[in-house]
Amino acid sequence: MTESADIALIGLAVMGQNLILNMNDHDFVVCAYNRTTSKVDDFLQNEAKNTKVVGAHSLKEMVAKLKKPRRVMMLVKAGEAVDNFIDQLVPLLEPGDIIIDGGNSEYQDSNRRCKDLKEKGILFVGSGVSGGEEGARYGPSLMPGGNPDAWPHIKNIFQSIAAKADGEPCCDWVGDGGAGHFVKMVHNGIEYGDMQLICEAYSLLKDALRMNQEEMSKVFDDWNRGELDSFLIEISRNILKFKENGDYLLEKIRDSAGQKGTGKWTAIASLEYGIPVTLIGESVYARCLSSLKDERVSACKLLDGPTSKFEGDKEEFVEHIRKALYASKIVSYAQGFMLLREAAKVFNWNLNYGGIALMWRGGCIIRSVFLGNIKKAFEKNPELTNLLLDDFFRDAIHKCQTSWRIVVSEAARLGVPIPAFYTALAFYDGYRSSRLPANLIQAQRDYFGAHTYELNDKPGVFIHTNWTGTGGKTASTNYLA
Ligand code: 2AM
Repeated sequence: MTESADIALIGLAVMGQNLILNMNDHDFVVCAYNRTTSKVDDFLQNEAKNTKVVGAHSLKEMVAKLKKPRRVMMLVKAGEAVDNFIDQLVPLLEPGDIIIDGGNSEYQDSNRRCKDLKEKGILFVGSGVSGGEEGARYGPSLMPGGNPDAWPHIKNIFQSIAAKADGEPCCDWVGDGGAGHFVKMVHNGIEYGDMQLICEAYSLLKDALRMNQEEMSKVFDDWNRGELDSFLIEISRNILKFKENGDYLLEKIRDSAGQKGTGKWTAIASLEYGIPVTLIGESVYARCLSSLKDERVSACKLLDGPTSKFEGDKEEFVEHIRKALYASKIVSYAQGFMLLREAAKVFNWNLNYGGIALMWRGGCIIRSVFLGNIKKAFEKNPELTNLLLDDFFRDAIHKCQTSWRIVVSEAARLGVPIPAFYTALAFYDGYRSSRLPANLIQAQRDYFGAHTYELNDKPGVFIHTNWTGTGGKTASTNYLA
């Protein structure tokens, strides 16, 4: 048997098949394998007919067909299936061989797998793959992380098949361990945020301004020509225009949003590491609230809102919405990058933030012109602590903030729910405050629980006050072992 294949790919669902065909287009020889081996034959006889793709009916046969160091990529269901394949592969591989997990794995699993395999001499890579079926076939965004020794051996394949933005591949090494899957998770969280912001803008156009779908589609079309130019605005424009049997389809779709969990994971990580990624959190909650459809239908008959109507200049307000959306989006990305920065500290990852923006610039669902600006901000200053502090984004927010405040207050006045716009503005106002009311929180905590507090002029020194004269002088920390 000849060792002729450049890489093996396990998992012949649509994503796996399309990645193989993409690799084949770029002149790599791929060996295809699947648990249900009949799918290998189906694939070779149909989609992969007349290509250089080869197949295998066992992992042993697959491994024997690979050039060394062997590269094995999995695109299988996250969780147990990944661990099972790793267990089966390890005895067939040699030190220096590479296992890549391209599925939607949790980053903690990738941290663990990377460490366990390193002990066995196998180089593990956990890679985010984004862009759906189309992306996998013609150029996904790829976010590989794991054992850095693997990168020189997979770089050429990965960067060849990845999407290109401004001539550069949307793929670079992310960092150690589970960094690739962490960055993919945050990408998905940001995707939730972008989608929610667009939905809130749609809600304002529809419920505050009473625009029809043709008018709204035109607004999105205009927006897509400027700062908001992005895949999600573009498809929203198309969705608004879409008719089936002469009727708009969008109005007929039940307003109960689904989710598969990656937005939730991002929100959980934000709580875990204490970073206020509020916009993604609100976006997850907004989906949760939407899915309480029956409860909302009952509540709507009992709970009143304001009866006020919009009375201003419609065209002017559309521009206010555009600016409010842009400012909120800047906050969302600033929060996402804050989470990445904190995770990098926790896990000792050396993340390249400009590189991450470039990976998201093309190929994936959140691709946009805006990500090009983020890349530039981090290129200018790789140590930038927060996107909001970059000149470009600071100026953009300054230009948008009057509109942002008008939109948020008008929505409150009219009773149109726009939680992501609200939370973005509240975050902005909190982040730019040198003094927040947390002094009162500290006082309350010390009052009822003797949790101690610091004085402004003595940070680091924790003291307790006997607020009532009966509480005693002992701070709660004194009880801790
Ligand atoms: P299958 O075709 O044999 O079901 C997406 O579901 C991919 O993951 C498919 O290639 C599927 O293989 C594979 N997969 C799902 N669960 C699996 C498991 N427990 N073990 C191995 N492969 C699995």
